[in-house]
Amino acid sequence: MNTSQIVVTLLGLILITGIAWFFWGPRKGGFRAPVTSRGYQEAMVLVKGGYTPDVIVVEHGKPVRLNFRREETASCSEMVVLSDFGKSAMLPQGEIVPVEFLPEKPGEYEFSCQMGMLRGKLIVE
Ligand SMILES: [Cu+2]
Repeated sequence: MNTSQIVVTLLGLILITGIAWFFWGPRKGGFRAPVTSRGYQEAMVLVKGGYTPDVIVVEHGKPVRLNFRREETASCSEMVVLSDFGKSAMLPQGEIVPVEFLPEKPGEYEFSCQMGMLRGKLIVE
């Protein structure tokens, strides 16, 4: 191999590694819900082909309010289910629907549409 072939091969490897990391690498962070004046840890969640943000970080022992706003007509997302907290809500298009609960124990909890196709995660610290 000459120098340019080596360079191209290396660049290719770097690119492949980068793509693999992007799709399968660990996802850090997530949106940390700030405490509002009403004493809730609040986050807006956009529902459109998925949940944005799809990872929400809160502290345990403090009430949480997730304000879901659905901006699509696809029936898939018309309901959100937080099974670990015994909560679910219909999400009419364009309306802000608050869902409140108290996360008592640290851990990771999923929320999803009723068929489990759209998923989000709540990290309770
Ligand atoms: Cu669905």
